[in-house]
Amino acid sequence: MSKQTLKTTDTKPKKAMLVGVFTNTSTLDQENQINELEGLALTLGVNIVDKIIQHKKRVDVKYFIGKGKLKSIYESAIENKCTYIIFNNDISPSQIKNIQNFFKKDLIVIDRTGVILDIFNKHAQTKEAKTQVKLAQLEYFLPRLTRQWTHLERQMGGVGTRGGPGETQIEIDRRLIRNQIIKLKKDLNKIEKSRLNQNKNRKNIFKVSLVGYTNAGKSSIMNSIAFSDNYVKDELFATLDTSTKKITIDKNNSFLLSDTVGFIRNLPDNLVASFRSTLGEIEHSNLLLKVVDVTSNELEIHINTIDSVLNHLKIDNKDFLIVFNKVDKLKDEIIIEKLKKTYDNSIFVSAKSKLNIDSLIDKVETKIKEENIQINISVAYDQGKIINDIYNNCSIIRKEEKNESINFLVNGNKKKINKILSQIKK
Ligand SMILES: Nc1nc2c(ncn2[C@@H]2O[C@H](COP(=O)(O)OP(=O)(O)OP(=O)(O)O)[C@@H](O)[C@H]2O)c(=O)[nH]1
Ligand SMILES: [Mg+2]
Repeated sequence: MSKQTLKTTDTKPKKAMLVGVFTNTSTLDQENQINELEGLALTLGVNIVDKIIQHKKRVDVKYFIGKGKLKSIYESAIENKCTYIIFNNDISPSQIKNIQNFFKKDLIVIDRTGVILDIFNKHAQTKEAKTQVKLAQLEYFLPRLTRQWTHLERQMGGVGTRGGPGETQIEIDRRLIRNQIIKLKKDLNKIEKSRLNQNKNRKNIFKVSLVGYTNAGKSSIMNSIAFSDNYVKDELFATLDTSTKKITIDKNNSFLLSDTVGFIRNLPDNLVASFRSTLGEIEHSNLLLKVVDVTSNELEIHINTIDSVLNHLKIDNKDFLIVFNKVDKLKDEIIIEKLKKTYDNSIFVSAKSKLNIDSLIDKVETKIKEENIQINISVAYDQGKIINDIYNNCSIIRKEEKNESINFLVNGNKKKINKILSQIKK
């Protein structure tokens, strides 16, 4: 069976050759992209033995790279005892099939999206994340099925494997995948509904989400703010499930902090779609903390990636702070001065050395106070709707029941409270 996936069950590290085809990017950019792909492969326990970079004005229609080049890559990979050829580019389904046929069963060809899907598959923990990844994987595989990829029915649980007259194995496989996709989408809908119900109970509290490029240190920041133990690892996409913690600043101020799945440039479309519901936490946030690794030489690209993913998800109008993390690793202070000038809405922290984490919490508190007010409201007993609105929209700090009215001391969103007050005056 030859399935375009990096198997992770083997304990022995596998070897691979990387191939990057570039049309017009700068050398530094190419190097960064290839290094990032190497990091992705390493996360799956695959060692890169050689990196091949090609410059081409136009890619080959049939094999993506020229047939001669493909042959030399094949020979070198066999000599180096490689299992995989990993392409930095996203290759069309027909090209990947042609290359796979060229390699026969000697090598497995996989592209960047395939690698990312494998990492997601490895790191998914909850039922929701597992369902999302499975769905994205099947949508990815469907157009890429090759004749070598048989016995799929065993993986699919043997449902409806007997085809109609004349139905070939590949047609059966396709039908099975389509059915499975429909089922997974239904499952996800159900999971999403229960998540929405959960959110309803949380609507009165200020919500903050950590977003950012993978490996920027989101989970580490979450841990240092919440004293929790989220999974932190020097791996790409260590976190796939949104986890939320309640942070109490003082008696009257608290907020919910959510850790989210990391972003990457050119995040495969079907993954963005699959993770839309997980990233839904961001949609309900009052403030986004855009976490950026200050030591990265691609810092601007990372910020742009965050913005483009948010834009893609249509949630680019949120209040935000840029949190430059890992300042403990920074040797040159001038970088901070420069960044301060470019990004005035920013703060410099180190999750590792707990540097400036208190100031970060202070900044969040200021934001909460900008949006929230604390106020006395007195409502007559017969104003049932208003009393209901107060319970539904504010945190009640104190309640005094008088003869004619109830006096509340409440804390809550300025706009919502003003709306309630305007109803009382009528
Ligand atoms: N030196 C230094 N390393 C840090 C800091 N914060 C995080 N790291 C390291 O950076 C790596 C990634 O940290 P994570 O917190 O897992 O990053 P993440 O953004 O949650 O990553 P994903 O979940 O994969 O998207 C780990 O090896 C951390 O130990 C920091 O302030 N300084
Ligand atoms: Mg994480």
